[in-house]
Amino acid sequence: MALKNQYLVDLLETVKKRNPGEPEFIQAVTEVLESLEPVAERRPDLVEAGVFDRIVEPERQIMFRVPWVDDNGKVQVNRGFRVQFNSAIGPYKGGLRLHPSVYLGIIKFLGFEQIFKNSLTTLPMGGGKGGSDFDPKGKSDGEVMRFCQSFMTELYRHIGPDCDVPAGDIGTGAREIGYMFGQYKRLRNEFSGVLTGKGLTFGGSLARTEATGFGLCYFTDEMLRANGMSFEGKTVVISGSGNVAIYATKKATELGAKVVALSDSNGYIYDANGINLDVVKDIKEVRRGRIKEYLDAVPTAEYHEGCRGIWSIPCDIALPCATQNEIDGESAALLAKNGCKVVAEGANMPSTPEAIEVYFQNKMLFGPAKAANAGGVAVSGLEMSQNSERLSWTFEEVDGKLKGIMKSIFAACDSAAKEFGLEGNYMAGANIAGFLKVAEAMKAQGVV
Ligand code: NDP
Ligand code: 2IT
Repeated sequence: MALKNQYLVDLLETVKKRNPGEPEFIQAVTEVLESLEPVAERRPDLVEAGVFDRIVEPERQIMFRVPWVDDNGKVQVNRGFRVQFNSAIGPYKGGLRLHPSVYLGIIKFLGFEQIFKNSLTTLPMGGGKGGSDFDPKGKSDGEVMRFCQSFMTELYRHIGPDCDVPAGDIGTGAREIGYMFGQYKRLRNEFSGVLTGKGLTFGGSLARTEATGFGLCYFTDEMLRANGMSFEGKTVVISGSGNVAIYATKKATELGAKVVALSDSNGYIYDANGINLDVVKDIKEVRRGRIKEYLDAVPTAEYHEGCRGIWSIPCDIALPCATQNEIDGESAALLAKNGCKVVAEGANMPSTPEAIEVYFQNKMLFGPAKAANAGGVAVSGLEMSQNSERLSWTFEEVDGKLKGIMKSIFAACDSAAKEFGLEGNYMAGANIAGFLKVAEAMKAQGVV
């Protein structure tokens, strides 16, 4: 779907010129601007206020050196990032990704998407993202701690509980958040809710660990029900085997589905009897091992090298929960050919534009990342609330609120899509509904 509105065509051209060598960022902006075409036509006041021009430019981008000493006494240097994209509706909020593929363009695409996602949660959070090209894989706890302390030694001056509140993402889990929190507290001499995803003994929220995966299934369940379906008896393929994938597997199974596959960056497992999650949790959460080791405990399962092959497994529902652009046009066509009717995104931007084209051509239900995976940041928002009131809520209370938020996100996507004549296009609905709240706030606050 190419842009026709000349103003948006020119804006996208400017974004491309201004951000060379950042294909993921251009991809994310292109998708959003395409969805917003009917909004630009109907809301000349927002065009006039320069909202579109301003929203595609980060408010602030911070890049810094992260030096640390490895276990052999050798000095290592990584690059740290924090992109504070938009603070119109609340403090910057978004995760920290630690992965060797991280560069500015990845953090910018994630920060840009976070604006709309956070807006959809109904909570007051702006958009931001950060991270580093540090690879936690194969590092000792001591090395990870020294890296996290060095990272925070620069980051601390740019963040704060009312300014910018980072959290986890790929490669950043409870261990890393703990080390970063400790260093922030030491540098500032202040105990505050500056990070979310904290341990339960120092201000973390119950159900934050489960939130993204559970939220993904709550959203998908809503989308299924609105279209006369449910998880009951369905075969589900989930990519990844990290935080999001594990808790998506748990909830999908609880809702009556059978999850038959999971993966990591080396390969995927297929277990026709349904994944035994205790085995996966032991491998990934306790031993930090590889998904291949599943076969040691379940020899009847299959392991295949390479991660793309997972999309050749016949399924009713696909939940990509690993990384960006993991489903291309070819994989999407294979999913469709094998009878898959639903794709909901646990990862950020896991579907290429060609894959999304295939979903629509085949009339598959498509739950876009900004809506479907918003449960993680939503519970981060609830963690911030609990920290502010210095109380902690029960698991049931947080989980109940999460469910309510995911329902309201689906309703917002559904009704925005209908309002703009795009019924059933939840991607357009998510982009439009997420945008409108931020846009009204930006207009009201003047040119800043
Ligand atoms: P984890 O680090 O816990 O797990 C990531 C999983 O994805 C691992 O199985 C990893 O395999 C795999 N993976 C990562 N990068 C690649 C790659 N380049 N190619 C193939 N596989 C890869 O991260 P999360 O589960 O937290 O994050 C997964 C996705 O969900 C990301 O897109 C993240 O942005 C998104 N997300 C996360 C939220 C959260 O609260 N954590 C909230 C919303 C979205 P390996 O171990 O081999 O690297
Ligand atoms: O992509 C995401 O929404 C996250 N990684 C979670 C961000 C957060 O602040 O909890």
